[in-house]
This record gives sequence, C-alpha cells and structure tokens, in this order.
Amino acid sequence: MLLSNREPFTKKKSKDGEERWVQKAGGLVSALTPVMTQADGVWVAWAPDAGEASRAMVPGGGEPSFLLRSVPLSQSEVRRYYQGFANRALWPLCHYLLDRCDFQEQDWEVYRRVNARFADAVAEESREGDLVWIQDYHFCLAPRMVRERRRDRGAIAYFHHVPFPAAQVFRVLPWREDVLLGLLGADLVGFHSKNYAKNFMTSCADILGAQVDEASGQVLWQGRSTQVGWFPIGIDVDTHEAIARSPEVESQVTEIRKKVSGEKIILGVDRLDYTKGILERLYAFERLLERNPSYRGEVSFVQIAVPSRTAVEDYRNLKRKVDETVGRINGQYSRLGWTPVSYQYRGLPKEELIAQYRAADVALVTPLRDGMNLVAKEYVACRVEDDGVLVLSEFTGAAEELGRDSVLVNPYNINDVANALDFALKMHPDEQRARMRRLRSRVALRDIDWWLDESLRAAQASAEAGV
Ligand code: ADQ
Repeated sequence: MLLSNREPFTKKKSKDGEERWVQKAGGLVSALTPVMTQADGVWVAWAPDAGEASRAMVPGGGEPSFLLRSVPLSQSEVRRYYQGFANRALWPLCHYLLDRCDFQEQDWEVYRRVNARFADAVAEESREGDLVWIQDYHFCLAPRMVRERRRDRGAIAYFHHVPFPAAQVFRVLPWREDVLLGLLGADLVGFHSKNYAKNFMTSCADILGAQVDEASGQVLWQGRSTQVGWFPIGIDVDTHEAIARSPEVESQVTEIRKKVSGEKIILGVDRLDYTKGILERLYAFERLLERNPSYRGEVSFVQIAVPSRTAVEDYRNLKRKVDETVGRINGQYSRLGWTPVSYQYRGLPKEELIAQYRAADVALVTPLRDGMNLVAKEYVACRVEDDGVLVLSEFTGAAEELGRDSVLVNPYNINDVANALDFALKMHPDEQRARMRRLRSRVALRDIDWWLDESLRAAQASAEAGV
C-alpha cells in the first residue's frame, strides 16, 4: 500500500467523450504500477481535481489494475499544507535555503490535519499485514499517525526524496521534535544517501535524545526501534536506452541540431525551481562567453524548464529573473545566425526530452542542493554512443555515485562552473568515452527496479525483526 502526494493516474476525457484513467509521467509511477497491480495494492493520494473522496480501479478497462483512493483537499488546505508548510518551510529547509523558509503556525496546523486525514484513509484501506510505504516530505507526520490508527502489525516504511539537512540546520524548524517523532513512527526510514541518513540520525540523537547506533542504522526511542537506510533512487535505464536508439529520436536529434545555431550544445533540464541553480548556471554561461570570445557563435546553451509550483511567489519571481537574464545574455551576445541561449519554458514529452539528451554535448546539472537528481542519470542513460560530458553539482545526491567521472562543480562558484564548461567542451573524445562508459555502467547497476527491490526488502526485514 502506498501513500504519495501526487496521484499516479488522472482522469482524462478522450475525443469520444469517454473518461479514462491516464498514467502520469515519471519513473516512480511506471515502476510501481506493475508492483501495485501484482500485489492487488492500494495507492492513496491527493486528488487535485476531485471534489470528493473517490475509490477507483486504475487504469481499469480490463487491464491489470489496482485501487486508487483519492483524498480531496480544500483550496485553503492546499494553500497551507502544500504551498505553505511543505513547500515554504520543509522544502527550503531541506535544501539549506533558510532565508526562503516561512514558518507559519497556521500552515503547520493544517499540515498536521492533512497528514491525519491521509493517515485515516490509509488505515481504512489497509488490510492485515499490508506494507504501507509513505513517500516524501509532504507526509512526515503520517508514519506515526498510521501506526496509531492501525490495529495489525504490518510494516510501515517512509522514503525521503529530498536531502535531509545537517542537524544544525534542521534544528531551526520550530516543530523539529514533532517531525522527527512523526518519522520515527516508521519501521524503516529511507534516504538517497548515507550522508542524509547520518544527518537524520544525528538530529534524532541531538534533538530528541534518542539512542542511535550509526553503524547498524538503528534509532531507539521510547522502546521502539526504527531502521534507517540509504537507497539511491535510479531510473528505468532499459526504456531510456531503447527510446534513445529509436529512429524517431534519431531524426529529432538531427532536427534539434539544425535548429540550434551553435556547433556545440550545452543542455539544462529542470523543474523551474530555485534549488536547481538555473540562474547561477546562466551567469556561468555568460561568464564563459565573456572570457572566451572564441565560443561566441560556436556554443549554444539550451535550457528547458518545466513550470512548477506557480502558486508560490518565490517561483514566480524566479521565472521573471530567468526571463530577464536570458534576455540580457541574448541581447548582449546574439549575432546573425546565432542565439546564445535557447530557453523553453515547458514540459517536454519523453521522446523529445531524450532527443535533447542525445543532441547535447554537455549536460549542465548544477542544483544548489538536490536529493538525487534524475536528470543527470537520464542524460547518462541516453548517451548510447558513450560520448558527452556531465557537469554535475557536488551538492546533489547523484554526485555520490557519479562524481568521479563527471566534472564536479560548486554551483555557487560562477567562475568554477565557467571553467568546468570550458574543460568539458574541450575534453578529448577518448576521455569522454572512458568516463561515459563508467558512468553508464554505474547508472545501469542501480536502476529503478534495484531501488524498488532494495527498499521493499529492507522494509519487510525491519518489520520482521520486530523492531
Ligand atoms: P525533482 O526535484 O522533480 O525530484 P529530478 O530528480 O531532477 O528532480 O526529477 C525531475 C524529473 O522531471 C526528471 O525525470 C526529468 O526528466 C523531468 N523533467 C524535468 N524537466 C522537464 C521538462 N522540461 N520536460 C519534461 N520532463 C522534465 C525529487 C527530488 C530529487 C529526486 C527525485 C526522485 O527533488 O532530488 O531525485 O525527487 O527521488
């Protein structure tokens, strides 16, 4: 049984006027759908468009299906729980951006209420012995709430998709004890990296006074023990590779190369989020052009940003600043037949995105902080000819696995990123190939199925250990 903020399927009206459930894009949803159907599972999630709670077999229509239990939220709940506490308090806090945190008592109260509502739905739907797997920072309080509401002793696992900050940073949160106690309601708390797991355990020891055994990952609090582990999430490597090799993508790559005016392409792909370092990245590209006139007319930077959290003011401000910065760079450096920055503010269909990955000589992945960052792994998986260079922020979870063969940068250091771009653009094809081969084998080793198997096995084991 699964609990996530986003629903895995949405209802869409087709041309014939009939309503159908359509699977949402994303690796997690495609990996979990077969698991859920096989286990005859239940997925509980927020229904942004639904007026009332609903239960439906998805996708239905004779296909293998599972039960989707949708929980509706009022507009003011969305404002306080989702845009408020989740995205204006926990999100910036976990990404070390304290000046963006806005801690509102009322947001917290609604976050607590909404977590309880979801926990009620989980308890109602769960059957004897079901494993309940809770996803992400929207539901930090749910593990304990589910435990309190369930009569049987099925396992409860939680996975944190964003970084868990250093204890000194986490301490800033006014409701730090409640959040830790909420998480400790789980049998297993999972993170992307050893470092995040350590930060969480240190916070439990420092803030709660819990007994922690870092080596075995056990946190003991009031007679109950929680297992803490790290499971770096992966992507569906086989599908990415297969699409990357398809003739349709091949012809799209030719089109992209024709359209983009420079000889070489640098690519950025992100949700438009201040944690992704898009502005800083633009400044670095500007610095590259400023210092190296030979790149003018030769190199183009393609930034594709999918709109995100547009109801939150910080995100609207960021969009304005990105628009202005792109305008400034293009205004200063464009010449006949060459535009330095090609900026697209939209989500791309999977095939088109993969064609962009294939067309790019350099991927510039420079978040200020990122739990994992799947774009880095997708770029690598799509480089089926073993060429291309990944420039990667040292503050991503992905840097733990891919740091060695990418060009690692401090995204706050504009000169460092500009130098890294110069280095990447000049890298000899033999070196590119050697690095990319190693990166590709590392991404293939821990794909999405590996993550799923490891996480589920650890969840069962922690429950069986009776911790
Ligand atoms: P996100 O912050 O959303 O995820 P990321 O891991 O990069 O960040 O995943 C973004 C996904 O959206 C990728 O699959 C990417 O292909 C897609 N995407 C981005 N821009 C797009 C565009 N313009 N068009 C189409 N698709 C686009 C959170 C955490 C991450 C963690 C993941 C998974 O913040 O740190 O890696 O969850 O745990």
